[in-house]
Amino acid sequence: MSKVKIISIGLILFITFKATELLSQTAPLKYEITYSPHVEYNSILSKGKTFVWKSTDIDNSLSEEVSLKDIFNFHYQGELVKGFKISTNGWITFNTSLTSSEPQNNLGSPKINSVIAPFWDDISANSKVTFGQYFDASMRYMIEPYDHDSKVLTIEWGGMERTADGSTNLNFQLKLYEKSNGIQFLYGEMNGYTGGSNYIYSYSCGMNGSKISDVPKDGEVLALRHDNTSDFVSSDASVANKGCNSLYYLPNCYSTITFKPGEPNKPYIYTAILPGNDDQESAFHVPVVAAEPNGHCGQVYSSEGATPSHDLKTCKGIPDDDVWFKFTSYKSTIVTVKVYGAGGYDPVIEILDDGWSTLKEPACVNETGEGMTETWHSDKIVLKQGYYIRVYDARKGSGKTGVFSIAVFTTP
Ligand SMILES: [Ca+2]
Ligand SMILES: [Ca+2]
Ligand SMILES: [Ca+2]
Ligand SMILES: [Ca+2]
Repeated sequence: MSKVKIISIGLILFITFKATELLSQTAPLKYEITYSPHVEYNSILSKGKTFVWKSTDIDNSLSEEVSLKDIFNFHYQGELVKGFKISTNGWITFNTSLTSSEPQNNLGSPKINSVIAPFWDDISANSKVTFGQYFDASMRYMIEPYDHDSKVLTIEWGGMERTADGSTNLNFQLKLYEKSNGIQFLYGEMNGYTGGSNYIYSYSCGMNGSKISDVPKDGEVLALRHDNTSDFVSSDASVANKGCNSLYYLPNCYSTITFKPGEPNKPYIYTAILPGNDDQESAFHVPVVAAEPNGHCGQVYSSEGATPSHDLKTCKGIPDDDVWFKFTSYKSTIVTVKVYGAGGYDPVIEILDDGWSTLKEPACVNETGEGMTETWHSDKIVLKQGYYIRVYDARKGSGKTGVFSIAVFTTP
């Protein structure tokens, strides 16, 4: 064989190899990402299609594949998606050869890949419905027309529970849009704690590609770094329950994150949001409702970053992170104030009158510990008079999370 021939064959092989390599390279994950605190949430749990499950484990199961061939035209990483599977742990995958529902959230894991995860943590299907209905009452999907020539696929996790805590109620959706190949996370009621157990979430939110390096590169992983923002990064997301895989402040109820294919996300400049009710003067108004609410939507707060209020040391504990609320009762003199600690938060309640003096009757409550509920009750409330509620974590600082929710209600 002549030298020229050998070089030509070598060249052809090289070009073929390069072309194959290029073809097998998937596009990086590149989206313009937007967070919005307000979205309408319409459940599809009653009308959506059910999944097929071989397992009966409502805590950790992966469904059988839903084929999208010829019915839904969606591209992920530049490739047409053929089908997907749903996990009870808050994610889907386009890698339909996967068999694990992986409760250990890790967006940088090369094994659990081609994942889109609105809320990946160890959660479970609804255990409170009729026997045997657990999966169908919790996870459904639906393809609907979106505009005149494209469709939207909605996948819902509804009435989901934190594993082993049936008092929790988590509702969220993933939407995939044909034509634009856009992705959207939507959150409905996200009642992740009820002040009855000391559990700290460590969830992940985001997506990953078909190939993930040991140290994820840009475009292989998009992991939310700061809860309830559009701050998605590829770094610090490859160890379970660490960094971006350990978010604890849950997605806000009725919020949404949208991913529009195109330019990579602009670097997010994070500035810590300090509580707006750090001072008495800026106390947040809490409505007085007729009964104890079932959930805490709109009433979840944090005292993280709050500072001590001048010279007020009337109750026990360390009020170095106190935040302020205010209520006025117009109809009933009987009022209950409850503060529900999220995991890692040990609330203290102090009630003051509108002259900012601590009440004469017992005004301080700190009967329970981390993750629990404190309750203050009075049947001598003066109608139409403002009362202040001071809340802080009993220990130095704001505990492990700073997170709690509050309710004020009358007793008939
Ligand atoms: Ca689980
Ligand atoms: Ca303060
Ligand atoms: Ca306490
Ligand atoms: Ca404190």
